[in-house]
Amino acid sequence: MSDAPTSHYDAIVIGAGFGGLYALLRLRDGLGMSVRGFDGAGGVGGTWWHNRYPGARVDAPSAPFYGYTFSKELVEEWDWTETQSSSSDVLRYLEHVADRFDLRKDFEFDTRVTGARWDDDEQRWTVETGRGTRATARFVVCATGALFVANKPDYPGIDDFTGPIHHTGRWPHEPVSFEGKRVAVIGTGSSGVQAIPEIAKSAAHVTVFQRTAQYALPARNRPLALEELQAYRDDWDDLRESMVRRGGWPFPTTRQVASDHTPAERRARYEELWAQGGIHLSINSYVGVLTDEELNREVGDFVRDKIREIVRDPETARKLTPEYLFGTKRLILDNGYFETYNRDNVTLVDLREHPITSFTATTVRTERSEHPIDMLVLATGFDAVSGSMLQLDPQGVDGVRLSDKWATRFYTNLGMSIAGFPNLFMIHGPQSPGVLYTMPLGGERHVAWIEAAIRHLEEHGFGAIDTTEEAEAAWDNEVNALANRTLYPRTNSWYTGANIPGKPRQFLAHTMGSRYFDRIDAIAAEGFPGFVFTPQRAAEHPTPATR
Ligand code: N01
Repeated sequence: MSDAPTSHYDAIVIGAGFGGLYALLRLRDGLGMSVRGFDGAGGVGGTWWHNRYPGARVDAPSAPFYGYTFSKELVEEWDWTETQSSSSDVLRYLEHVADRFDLRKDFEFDTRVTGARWDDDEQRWTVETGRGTRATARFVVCATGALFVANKPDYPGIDDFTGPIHHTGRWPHEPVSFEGKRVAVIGTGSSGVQAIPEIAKSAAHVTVFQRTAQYALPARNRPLALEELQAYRDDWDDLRESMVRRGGWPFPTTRQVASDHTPAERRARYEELWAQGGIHLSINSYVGVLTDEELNREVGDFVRDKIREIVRDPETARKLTPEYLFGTKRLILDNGYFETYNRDNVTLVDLREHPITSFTATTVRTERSEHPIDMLVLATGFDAVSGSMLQLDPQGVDGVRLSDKWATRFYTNLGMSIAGFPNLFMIHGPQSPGVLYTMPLGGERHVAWIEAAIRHLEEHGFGAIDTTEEAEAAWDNEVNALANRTLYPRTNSWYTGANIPGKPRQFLAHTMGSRYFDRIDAIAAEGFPGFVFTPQRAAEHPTPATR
């Protein structure tokens, strides 16, 4: 720790992605607080700062719904150009937001928060940064990202490989050329499925190492005509209301019951939704795709048939055909993924049949074969949802570390608050809808709740808000019970923590987004039952650095 003086603020926001930018805006302009934001990245963007791999796009129906909804002017003035926004478009949008609302001046970039400690007497947090600086604040908002901590496999010899290694979630900012290169890609989740077709366009050869065959639905990305965008704008108030009422998207989900249709009629419907593209096959085919195993298998069979239709080599098609329950890993929207395997310069290695045994300076070896490569792309995902909070590892009341509290299970109340960590709020924390909801809108609604909690505290002269272990246990039961009504927990995925060796196994998201957000709004309106408020202790707080 340097001798640099400690700066004092009312609130600290960690992370400059969608959630963090909006938190800073509301705490600063809505509550009139002095707020400091920190991000280890060199600029705004959060996940979009880091995920710049070729083909990176929003993996959901996007423009204009994957964006902020709080400002109609913003909706009016930003021209989204494609139906499935690219990572560079989303990043440009966030840079525009940061400028428009003058947010950059209150962020310190290239400054990772390395620790945070609560002082119960002072009712303040002290955070330390990787630059050796220190700051205190009454409140800390952790907008640290649900998909931030990269999962890097530790295959024997991987560090001996002498060529470049790029993780999709930490993609370099300088251009990466695949021209004439033999590229190995490990991982076929959303990132791999998006990147592989793009890499194959210019690489000499791409060898894909697949552990689990995946469902991917055609994104049918296309330019978004200005007239179409204008129609959304004209209808914006109603659309936003629909997003709030439904699961974060304005699209109605189907009420059709599968048994009302014959198998042939159902097949025709699947065909129609496949042609339409996006997530419609999942949300608009029939009620219960993610709860009714028989229906789920039928939809899965339909996609399996599609894969066999698209991929010409039957052996490759067999390896690419997923077996797990449809939609129970994150559904992927692709742009020509399965078609890519018809190219001469793409080979698929099924790791279930031929696991990787080691790397050398220039090759990757499986039990059966050795592949000379010039570049390694790791599309191996993240220590999702809990990883970024554990990397921060704050110390709460009595110095208890979050890593100890969460050693065997991730307990939270509402996915926003952790007992023993007063005045600390998470955006998209474990057990909130997070990735199962529209993240920008979900972040706005979390920030609204945090703002209401802080207002409540100020109005009543309280110094701290905490939650209880009883409230956490009840929340855990609820989140678990909801997940168990679905087929999700039946599949190993990053939703369940199964992708990280040794990680506690628990379903990490609240599965009912709109019900969840109605509930947290009601909790705020009712005076925050399940939360404990402590009177202000410190006679006088240090003067904030800026106001
Ligand atoms: O990561 P993943 P991702 N050896 O965990 C495999 C979001 N996202 O970066 O399935 C070999 O889904 C692993 O295999 P398996 C989106 O929500 C958003 O692709 O565990 N393979 C899997 O195939 C998404 O769901 C956008 O058996 C290994 C792959 O690597 C989430 O990010 C865009 C391995 C990892 O897939 C994560 O997607 C892209 C090993 N040791 C992604 N370890 C947006 O638009 C892992 N794998 C916002």
